[in-house]
Amino acid sequence: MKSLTKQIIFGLALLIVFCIQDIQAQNLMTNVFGRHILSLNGKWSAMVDQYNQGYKMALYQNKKPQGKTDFFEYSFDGALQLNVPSDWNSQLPELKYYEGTIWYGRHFEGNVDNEKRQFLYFGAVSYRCRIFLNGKEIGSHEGGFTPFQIEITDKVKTGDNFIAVEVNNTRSKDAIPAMSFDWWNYGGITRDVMLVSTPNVYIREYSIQLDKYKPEKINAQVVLSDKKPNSNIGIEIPELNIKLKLRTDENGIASTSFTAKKIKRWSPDSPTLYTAIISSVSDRIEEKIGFRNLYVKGTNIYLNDKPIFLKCVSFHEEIPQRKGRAYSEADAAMLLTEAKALGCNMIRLAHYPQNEYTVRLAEKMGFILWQEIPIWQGIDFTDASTLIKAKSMLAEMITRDKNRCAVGFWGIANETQPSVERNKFLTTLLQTGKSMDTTRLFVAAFDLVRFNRDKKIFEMNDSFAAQLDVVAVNKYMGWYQPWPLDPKDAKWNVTPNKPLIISEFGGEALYGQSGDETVASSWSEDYQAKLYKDNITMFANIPNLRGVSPWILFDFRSPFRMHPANQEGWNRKGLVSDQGIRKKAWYIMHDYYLKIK
Ligand code: GCB
Repeated sequence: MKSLTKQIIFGLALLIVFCIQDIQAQNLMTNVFGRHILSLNGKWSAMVDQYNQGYKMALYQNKKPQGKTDFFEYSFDGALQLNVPSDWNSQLPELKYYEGTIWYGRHFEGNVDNEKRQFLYFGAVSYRCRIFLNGKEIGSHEGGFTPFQIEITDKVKTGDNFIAVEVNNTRSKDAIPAMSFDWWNYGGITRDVMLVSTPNVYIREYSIQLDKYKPEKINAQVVLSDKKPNSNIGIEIPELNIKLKLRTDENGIASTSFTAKKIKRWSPDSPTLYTAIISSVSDRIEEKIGFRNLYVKGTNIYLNDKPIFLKCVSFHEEIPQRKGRAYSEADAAMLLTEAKALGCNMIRLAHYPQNEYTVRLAEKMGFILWQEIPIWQGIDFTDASTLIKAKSMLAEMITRDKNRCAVGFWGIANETQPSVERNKFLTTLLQTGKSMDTTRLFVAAFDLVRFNRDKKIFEMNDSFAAQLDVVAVNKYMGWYQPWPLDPKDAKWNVTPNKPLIISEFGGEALYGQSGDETVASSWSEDYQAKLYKDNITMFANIPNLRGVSPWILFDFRSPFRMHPANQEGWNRKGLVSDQGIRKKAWYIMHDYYLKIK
């Protein structure tokens, strides 16, 4: 009986958490950059709180000593100054490996306006946080790579306001990612912070997208912040002579489908974007939007009705030269320009949703994007609270980027091992994703391809793969697995009825190191270059191969990689070194991509 009561209480608690998280994700506004924004970026005061005393000591109240005997040890006065946005690890040598809590605080000038609603919008805080305004807790968030907003309309004051944010990046078993992962555990307020104002009833979400299969049919949905029925909504795309008037239903939602002749569809070769203007009685927002069809038929992936081969590459959200998280448009330009030079038409944003500058610039530059949530090895699939987190990360990612036609793929997992719990978890995630988005392909990356020595063929056994639109495989032939046969004789029979992407392959090389091309432990550019040649030879034998993605564009920082001479905290699989210099393998990959039309 006791345990039944416990279970019921636990169940109810989960339900409450679920509802809160679900509401939070639903409340996210699309296109925050199209809004009236006051940036709260810049220097914030910060206090390292390794033993988690700040909350108990009410640091967030930012109190000042009043009488002669008063003092506060936990205080922002005279505190460290940290840049926002940015990780903390790269800002001070002592914080390089720091995992724990840091408090951030700053003042801003508020302005109460009855005609407006006001929100604090965080592009991302890594990994979990609590937010306080003028001494009171107003919200919290978990997940280091997706945005969230907190309404402060009735909490902000005219004049001085004080925000405190308690940020914690301690790894935990129930988190996503969990206890270990092959990239740096950057903590901090890593993306833009904004004070956003909107009309009282505002256009919270909209999606305007080409139908998955039809080249002239646009499906549109506009969602108001409030359930206002019979309210006028307008959609205009002037360059296509589109001017529509709609009315909201009882939920404040207006949906329509319409035909737009002569759309120039978006593609990597011609990344056309149109200005779309969405209006309501009290609000108006505009944004550049592109239109494309992307679907799977048989073993092919079709972009705008033509089969496409995905010339992909991955990068982390990191500027290696600065040894820190990427967060600006200039950072995005650096990473994307190097991908363009390699000859890519696609990027896998590894292994988590990256900042909006990257996504928006990639769209303008003509990259198809694979964006994923960090379900990366080691996730506790038996924990119901972890599933809730995964769902809200997926929902936040999709809500933020649902109008980015460049996003072609939502990745739901990387290198997970089959089990009943895993299958249930991923199936639920897939359902959540598909219920939110019909125009992207769903994909996951597996590391389960094995060489069958009897049949002399590469195979994979994972029943979950059948549920995906496209199957992806990470396969490190020549690095983690020695070649069991000559690469030119390597035959594959992996999900033969679906398109297959080799989503990772590669090996490590220290830039400038020459060595024996047959010896992995030479960590040489020569070994890495030969490994690339061999893999490219093998690719020719994979009948359903529709894309490849070398791992990875740049060397990246990782506490997994501590070889004292060759790694020193860096995963050296980059085609480009941490100093931005191309290795020999870069040229091999570049030639391969140049030859594929
Ligand atoms: C993988 C992971 C990736 C690692 C890579 C490696 O399979 O997906 O995150 O960084 O291998 O270098 O081992």
